[in-house]
Amino acid sequence: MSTTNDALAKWVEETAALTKPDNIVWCDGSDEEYNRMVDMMLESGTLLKLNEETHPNCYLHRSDPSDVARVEHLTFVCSKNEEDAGPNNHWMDPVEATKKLDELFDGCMQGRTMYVIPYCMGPIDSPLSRNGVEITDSPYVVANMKIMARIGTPALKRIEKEGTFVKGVHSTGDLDPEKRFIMHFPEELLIRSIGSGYGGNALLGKKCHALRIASWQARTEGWLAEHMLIMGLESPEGETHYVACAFPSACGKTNLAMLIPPEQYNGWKVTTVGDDICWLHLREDGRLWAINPESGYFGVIPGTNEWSNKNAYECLKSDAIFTNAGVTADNQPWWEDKDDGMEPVTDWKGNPYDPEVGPAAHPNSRFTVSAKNNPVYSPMADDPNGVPISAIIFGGRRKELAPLVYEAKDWEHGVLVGASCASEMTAAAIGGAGQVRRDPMAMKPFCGYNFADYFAHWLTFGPKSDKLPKLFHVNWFRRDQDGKFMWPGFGENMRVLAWVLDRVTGKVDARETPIGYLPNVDDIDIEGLDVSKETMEALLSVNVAQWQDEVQAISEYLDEFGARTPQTLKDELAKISSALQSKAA
Ligand code: SAT
Ligand code: MN
Repeated sequence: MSTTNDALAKWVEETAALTKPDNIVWCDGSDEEYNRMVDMMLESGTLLKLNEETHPNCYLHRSDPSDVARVEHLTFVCSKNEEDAGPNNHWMDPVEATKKLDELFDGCMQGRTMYVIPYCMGPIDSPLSRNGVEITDSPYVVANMKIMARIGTPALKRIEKEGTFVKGVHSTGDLDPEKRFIMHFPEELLIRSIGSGYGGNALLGKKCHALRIASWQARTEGWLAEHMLIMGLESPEGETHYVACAFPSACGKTNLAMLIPPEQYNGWKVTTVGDDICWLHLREDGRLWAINPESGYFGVIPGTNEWSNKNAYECLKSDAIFTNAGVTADNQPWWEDKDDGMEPVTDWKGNPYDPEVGPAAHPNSRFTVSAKNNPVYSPMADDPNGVPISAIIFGGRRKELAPLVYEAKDWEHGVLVGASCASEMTAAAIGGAGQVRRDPMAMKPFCGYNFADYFAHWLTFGPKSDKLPKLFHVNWFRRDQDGKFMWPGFGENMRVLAWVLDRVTGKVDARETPIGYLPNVDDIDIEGLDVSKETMEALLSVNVAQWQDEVQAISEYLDEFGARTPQTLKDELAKISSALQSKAA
């Protein structure tokens, strides 16, 4: 196979000349091809077959122990002008980066096959979708890309028709962390990644294209590429609203997107459009319409069980690739809090399991599975028009300060709420776990350009429409003095979403506070929960002194972006500050 697109043919040729593979395979995206990759990896030991009876077509991959998460310190945005990458990104001069990468890529595919994977992010027939081609020397990447994106012949046809595509070159290199780089050249719509086989570093359609490059593209083209789940909420009366939620990696996007409502919400139907990435376009009707550019889930395994996320748990019973899970004596995948009464015998490194040594599954162990495996998959995920968004919810993991839920006063205030999000870091990236850091719109590791310009871009939508989604902030992760979670989370989050929808449809009042509109305590239904009214009051209170400190910290954060910081955000912050001041007085 080859292509009629000259630019693509030439780039593949040039890449082969540099990387010197033994042969080149153009991927057609067929099931046979997937099976061929699997067989090859079973033979080489890259994949292990799991129990066919309990987990048909499921495989385990054990990565190099040094290669288990994203590497933010080795991820660069190489725009021509350093200011355009902003203080939120690591930057390298594109000429220097190219020289460095040319040396590392030189001959890196010797003895290997080079795969060319045409892909389409988003429904193949959607004008909102975008094309890409990933070149890789990893059959694991080919197999995972087949699950995560629309790859192969239909994507190639689209590229040949449209002529445009994002280029991504990936090689696992020799997995030496010293020679690992994930580099983005937004002006050239180019990604070059070497030295890692891990999801976010190697499946280039995902974070590298659909967020870092796409966010840059979106800014020039007038749309938004965001780190958000998309879910549908259908009421017993048959009215469906779609909401998009931005939470950092490993903060529960997959769980929320597949939520099973508690008993008193019987009759409500939740469907998943996406669990990680959302592309938003303002349409003629004045609403923001969203597509999920992906077609699969790359989710965190530990903690997934029948109670926490039954739908994900069901997804994992067949046709899934597990990366860095433990294994039971009868060869079933196992992880911490699986709660199935089984015991692991082997840990994620392939050693005999010993709880003294460490967990059975790596804290950032992952599953890859087709979205179609999800019992509550929304057919709207394939709709070329996408879905209209009624509410956008920002959030993070915060032990204290941020209430369970609040609503922004208007779009401008909501952009500040999103821009000032902070969250405790997780195992999804190497380093820093547990530390609180600013993670605006959950995009800190993924915005391909200067955050100040990104905030300004968000602000441009405000004056364009009066039908934009309402903006909210949630925090499922508040703890009491004993360190215990105050809110049960998981399916019970439906209770908070119900309030959000009541606000969207104007069915419920709220309390105005300096930080936004908060629920009246009785307006969040806690029937059947082991949560006291006092706890709810604490979860829905605004601690003025703590918020004054927070405003100071947000102000310092915004100042990091210097003159590029939009004045509108500073004005919004000043309003909060003076409202807090009058409360304190
Ligand atoms: O970066 S990944 O997409 O591999 C997972 C995550 O951190 O969200
Ligand atoms: Mn993510």
